[in-house]
Amino acid sequence: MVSYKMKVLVTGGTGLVGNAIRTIKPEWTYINSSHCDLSVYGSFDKFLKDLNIQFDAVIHLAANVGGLFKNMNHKVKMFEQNLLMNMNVVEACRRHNIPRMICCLSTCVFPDGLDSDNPMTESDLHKGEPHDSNFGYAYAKRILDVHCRLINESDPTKRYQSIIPCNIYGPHDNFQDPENAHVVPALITKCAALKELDCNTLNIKGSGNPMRQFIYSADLAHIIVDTVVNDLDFGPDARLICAPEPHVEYSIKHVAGLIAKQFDIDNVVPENNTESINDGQKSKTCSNARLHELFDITLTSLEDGIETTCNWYKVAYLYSKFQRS
Ligand code: GFB
Repeated sequence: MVSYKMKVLVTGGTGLVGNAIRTIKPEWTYINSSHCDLSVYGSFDKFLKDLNIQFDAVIHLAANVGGLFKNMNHKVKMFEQNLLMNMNVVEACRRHNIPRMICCLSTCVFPDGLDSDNPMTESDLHKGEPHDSNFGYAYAKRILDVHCRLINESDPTKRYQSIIPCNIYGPHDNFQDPENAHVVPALITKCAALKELDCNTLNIKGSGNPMRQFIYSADLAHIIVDTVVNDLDFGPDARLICAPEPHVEYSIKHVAGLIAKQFDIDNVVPENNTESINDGQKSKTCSNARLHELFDITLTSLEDGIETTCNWYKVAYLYSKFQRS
């Protein structure tokens, strides 16, 4: 246990996971793109120089992220921007001799269709191409894994590790741009608009059949904070999948039903009856065995997490409207 007050910097500090960490560790340093444009080479190196604080750890959450449709429609940009941002941050951390880093990948980075019988583990990361829908984003994130491990190999005083979360959701998600958002914030925003129109049917993209594991942002924040505060070691491959058990996986139609219920909408209708390109990956089922080896944690159920997120959304986005009417 580290006694003195750790100095920790969080990039992407005002996003979904950044905000969740802030509720646990308000004293840490949180930055976003208004502080430093991480896609400009050398910007983060200069930022650290100007700040002149010797951080003990950097939690690198900043990324150009989006849901299936953003990834499918902007593959080159997702590849180039994330590659630039990650190179900037990891290289500057190495130059400034910051001993610890937590980087954030995603289960969409894993190979697609590896072995449907067995959930994927941390060691499967490079065993095949990712799904075509997020080819650009996935390879930029894989290079982040490679960069961390090269630095760990070259300098034993450093431990740069990656968390690999499944689909994350919670308060402070991307509710401003539903077209490019992930499924949960996209459907919450959609339901709120339908409610305004007194419509009782939620149409969802794709067939509704794809299966996904989900993790609530506050749970992921606790895993990250505990890793930094207790200086946890994920092991030689420096990776940790953050997800519920493989069988705790839901169809998109089921998730849409949970969200619709929070807005008293009874019907959920997929746009396609059969599989389509709008489905993205069929599934990306991962094992959380290592998570349970390192943490004694009970993850929030999807039902409870969706309810809390919808209540947060209603207060954050709709309350002002209610007051006016
Ligand atoms: O969350 P999502 O965009 O990401 O989509 P992925 C999940 C599923 O929800 C897909 C369906 O099968 C979509 O067809 N879906 C239905 C919708 N209606 C909607 C909608 O209105 N908006 C969205 N977005 N989906 C992402 C990767 O894949 O997972 C990212 O592309 C990242 O890089 C993220 O890794 C965690 O799970 O398909």
